[in-house]
Amino acid sequence: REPVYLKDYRPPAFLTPEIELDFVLEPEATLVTSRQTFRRNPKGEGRELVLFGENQDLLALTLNGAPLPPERWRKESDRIVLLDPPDEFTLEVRSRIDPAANTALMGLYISNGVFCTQCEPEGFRRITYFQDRPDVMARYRVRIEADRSACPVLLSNGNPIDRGDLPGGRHWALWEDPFPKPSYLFALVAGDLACLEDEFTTRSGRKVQLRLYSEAANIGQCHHALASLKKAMKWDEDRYGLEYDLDLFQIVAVNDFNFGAMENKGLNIFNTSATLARADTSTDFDFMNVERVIAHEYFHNWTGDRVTCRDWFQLTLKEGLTVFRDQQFSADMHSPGVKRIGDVVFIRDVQFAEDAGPLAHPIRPDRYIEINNFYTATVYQKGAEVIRMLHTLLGEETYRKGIDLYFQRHDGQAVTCEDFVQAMADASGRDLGQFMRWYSQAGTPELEVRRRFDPDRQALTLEIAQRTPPTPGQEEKLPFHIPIRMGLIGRDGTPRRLQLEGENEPKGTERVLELTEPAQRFTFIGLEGGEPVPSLLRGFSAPVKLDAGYSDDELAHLMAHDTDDFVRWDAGQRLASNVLLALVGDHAAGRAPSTLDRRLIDAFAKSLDRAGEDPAFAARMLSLPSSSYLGQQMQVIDVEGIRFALDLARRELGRSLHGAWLAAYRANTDEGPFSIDTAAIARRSLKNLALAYLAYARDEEGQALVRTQYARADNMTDCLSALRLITETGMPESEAALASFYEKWEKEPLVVNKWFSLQAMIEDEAAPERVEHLMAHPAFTWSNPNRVRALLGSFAMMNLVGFHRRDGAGYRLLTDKVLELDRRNPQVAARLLSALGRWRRFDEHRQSLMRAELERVVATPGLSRDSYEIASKSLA
Ligand code: B3K
Ligand code: ZN
Repeated sequence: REPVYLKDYRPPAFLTPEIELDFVLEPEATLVTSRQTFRRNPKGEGRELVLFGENQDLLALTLNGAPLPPERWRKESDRIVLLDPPDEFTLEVRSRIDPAANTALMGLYISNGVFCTQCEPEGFRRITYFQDRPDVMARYRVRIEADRSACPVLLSNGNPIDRGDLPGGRHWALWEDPFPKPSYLFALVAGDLACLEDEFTTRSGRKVQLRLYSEAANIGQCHHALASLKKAMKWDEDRYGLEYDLDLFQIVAVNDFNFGAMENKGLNIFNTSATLARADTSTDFDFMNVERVIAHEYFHNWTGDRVTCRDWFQLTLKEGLTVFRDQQFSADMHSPGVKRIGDVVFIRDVQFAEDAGPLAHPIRPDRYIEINNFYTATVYQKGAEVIRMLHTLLGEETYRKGIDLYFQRHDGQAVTCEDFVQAMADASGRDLGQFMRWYSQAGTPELEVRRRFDPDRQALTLEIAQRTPPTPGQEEKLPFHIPIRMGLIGRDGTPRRLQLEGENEPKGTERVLELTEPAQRFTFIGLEGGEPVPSLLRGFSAPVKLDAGYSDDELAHLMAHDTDDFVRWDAGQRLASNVLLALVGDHAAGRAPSTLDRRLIDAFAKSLDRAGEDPAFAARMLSLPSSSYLGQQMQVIDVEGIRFALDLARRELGRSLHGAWLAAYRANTDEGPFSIDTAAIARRSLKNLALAYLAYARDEEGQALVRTQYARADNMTDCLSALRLITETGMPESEAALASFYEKWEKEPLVVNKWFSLQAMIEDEAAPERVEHLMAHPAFTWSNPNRVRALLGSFAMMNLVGFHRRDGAGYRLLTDKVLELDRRNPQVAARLLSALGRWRRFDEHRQSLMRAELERVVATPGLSRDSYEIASKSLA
């Protein structure tokens, strides 16, 4: 359980230019033969060659065709070490693995009868002995042999070369990938799969075969994924000039998968939850999510596969960049403002919380015990924010030059984050030295803005100070390089032209200020017409917390007049937070008001008035801040207080704006056939939000609407929205509705997940018992990560009141189950465990209960590295 350190990186002692793999597939005893060529790496050091291997019986080992004498190698629990091998040689390793017993879902395993693999980050070592590090890139040739009727489809990376039949009902296929790749991108699939086929012609006129595989029963739900793939391929050509590079691109959807999907070269493997979409079974969120994940994995072909990571510390090199690319893609496909707000909500709810807790780490961590624990919101989403800041600092055109230079220099290589930023620096001629601190310092910077307006000089001075709170292992922080995109909104609601002191003339109405010092002053002059309201951090131009000391009037002004969707929305969120936090305070002081601050009601009324302009944006404006975001703004997270405040606000907003909600509901109800286009999604989002407020008002009319929508819905978005309101507001038909829903959908696993998740999220005192009871339901299984996350994950992460019940029943339940799961699937277990990590933010009583559970975890014999790292760091 010793950590691995970034500073200990050494180039590999040997290169492995070629590998041939031979699989004889049997569920319980698969034979794997690998033939690897080795060549001493001129840049490497040391005489030993370490090959990692786990969960396999080593049957034979030959070097240049002869068995290895015992004095030339030694075997340890997770590796073999070759002592002073020759400078060039071929090694053959034969081993036996048991895919059917592989419950960790790393390496080769079986999902619903389909053989499939997951190798990132270190799963390849569960298939054969290999150096298994991303800077060792080899050309792969893969032969797969299997039973013809159980596995008619045999797939691997690259191009199909040959295939044939064998006696005894068996057959084989040979695949070759012309691109050298790290082992984490290896993939194999074998099973009885249906296929959807299409074609894409690249802009240089090459035809690419597209094949999407799934179990036959699901193939009707794969059309949206395939259409999304074509959009992504086109977009990457248009926006980044990047073309696909093989003649075949394959995607396979499997049920049991630890993550969303995986970008294996030419053979992406997907969780069904990120592939299948059909109106009656999937929500609008699911449709958008499939499009996003399909695009994300496709974009990895260049940012990840063609140029990969030197080591796992560099994970954000491919993930941050690829998330940024998928965000740009979704923005281009739909509404940029609404997309951005959604991304910001995620950053604030999840990443800011991570940054403020015991598991805080920089986007490039400098140590880990288990790398699987670092596929986090910080590495992914904050990593994307860092790329976005480069984009903001350099501008689109120069950013593109930087990207081009990056590919020109590093195509086919395994590189570091420095290499990426260096390309940006060289393309722009800018010094990005200080900017690199975003890669090494954790924590969320806090910006404080002081304003001084001098009416005589018609000058506004902004003094902006930055400070980043300490995070584990990093007490002192150096100032960051922070882009602040901004404008000034005049009292008349129009944008002012911007002229900084020392400049001869104004330059436009928007610019990017660069904060590099602990505190800096910016003075804008020539401001006729009185003191403007600064619109700061437009588009959330940096992942920071900003306090500009706005008055309620100024917030209302920004909400009404700013040109930037993010700032308008954020002004509304600030107003709502102020009101809600005051309610929490009242509740704690024993004064429980029964009415809601008029300011919030008025602001909502105005947004509702304008809802027709942009229904999707309106739905964002009219959503209250989450309990996670509210909790982050308190010294001690007040579980009951947050619940009280949100309940009161929802109910009162529902009651006082009843007529307007009803009008919005009606105006956004589409008659006619279901459509999944952006405008239709937008209308549904506003309609269902209106329905929610009508239901929160708990009057007859609202409940009748909910009932009717549930009975008549022809799509899952409407159906699930209504069902959620029925259960959440405790309508009398709750039990019956849940039962009928299950009966209707029991054959659709992804819908059954929604059913579990919905019940796990009902925020009442009975939640722990309900969740425990659901674990005994015949449809519950520990072997499917989606199902575990739907029930236990939703409960631990999204049910504030239930999970944090005062007697600790929620904590106990989670811990009991995580310990059980840890033996089967450590990755999924460790992720669930992080729900206990924020214990220090709760009251003393809850603190001690949560801490006790974490201590119980750490003391458990045989605990995985994954869970050990999360629990021990949480306690530290
Ligand atoms: N690269 C994979 C993640 C693999 C997760 C391993 N624990 C999916 C993605 O980010 O595209
Ligand atoms: Zn990714």
